[in-house]
Amino acid sequence: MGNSTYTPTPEDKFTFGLWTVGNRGADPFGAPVRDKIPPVHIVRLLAEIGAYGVNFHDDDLVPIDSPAAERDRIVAEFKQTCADTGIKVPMATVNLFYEPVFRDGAFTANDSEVRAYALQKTMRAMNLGAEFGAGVFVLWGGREGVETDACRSVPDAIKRFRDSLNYLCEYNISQGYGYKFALEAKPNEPRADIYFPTTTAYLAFIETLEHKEMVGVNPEVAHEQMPGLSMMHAVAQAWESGKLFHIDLNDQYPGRYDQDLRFGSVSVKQSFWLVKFLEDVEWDGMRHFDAHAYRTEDHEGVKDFARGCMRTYLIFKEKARRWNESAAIREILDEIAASDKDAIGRFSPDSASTLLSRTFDRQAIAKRGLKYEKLDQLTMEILLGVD
Ligand code: GLT
Ligand code: MN
Ligand code: MN
Repeated sequence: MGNSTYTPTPEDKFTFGLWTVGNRGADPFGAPVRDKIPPVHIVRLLAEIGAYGVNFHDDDLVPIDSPAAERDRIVAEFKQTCADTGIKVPMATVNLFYEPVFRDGAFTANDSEVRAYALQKTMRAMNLGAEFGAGVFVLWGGREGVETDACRSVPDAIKRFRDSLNYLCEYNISQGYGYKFALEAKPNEPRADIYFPTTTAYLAFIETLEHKEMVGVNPEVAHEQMPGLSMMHAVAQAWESGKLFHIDLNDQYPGRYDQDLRFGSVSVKQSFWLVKFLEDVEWDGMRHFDAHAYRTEDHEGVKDFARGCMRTYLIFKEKARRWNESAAIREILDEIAASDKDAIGRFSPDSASTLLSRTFDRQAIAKRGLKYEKLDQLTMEILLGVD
């Protein structure tokens, strides 16, 4: 692992959540296996391994029932450590899933008192993030869902979620925070069904908001791959509609629980296409890792995990450069481009009648081999390191 080309620097814009490197390895069947790492130690660890920033939920940084003086002490100490190490806080979020009060959801809960508390908790988390200059506010509605559809109508849930988002956008404006909200989808877990199960479901919902320009998405690899979807396609659609505000990089075996594995550790080819997409479009956001170390790891293993996420990203970035510079690949791409010669253009009665009377030799068109096998093999050889 000695190649310095793959050594991360803050310019690479790699970020981690406090909850990622701080993950203690608990799962539904087992107790924590690692000691709690105090937030300021996590900041130092991230600086040591070459990350750019750290992100947090309100409760990750300030334990939920902290008295005001304790909150201020924690915030001041964290700020000082960020300043000392140069670690930034580009994103903040709110925990609306852990506390029992959210067992029936937060913004979509049937009890209006729960919905009001969820809004209050979110506004306070926005205040906290703003103290650190965070520009993106992620909302993952982990409890916004059901085990039984007997309890609530889906349109009611959607309407409540919309009302909350509209409220928070107004709060953002009134405080002059300038946050961009990034909605994070997940199909299930911890609820049997979570509303807005995919990134693309959120993209449709955002269009119905009063301040839709303020709201985008935070796609996560694991959450798209759980139901077997393509993360890169979700990211590309979000980017194409100007809605890619943040990204959660990790990995996942399809069809299983949310694994949050080290980036690139399972889906080599899909991860490559994802990195290639982000780099080709020169996406200017953070490369955030929402993953955690295996339960087998100690503190050193956590560093191995975090370094591995970044190193793999940089390796894929280098592979993408090789792909773009490959003469053999270029030749096939030129042939693909040459087959795209005359666009139909916009509708007009004239163009429609021309098109209606045009003759197509569909057998001849379908005879030409498209060379995608060769193109994919060339891709694989780059990935496998023989080219
Ligand atoms: C939680 C979840 C993640 C979200 C985090 C932000 S919290 O760890 O599993 O996918 O991105 O709320
Ligand atoms: Mn996530
Ligand atoms: Mn996840």
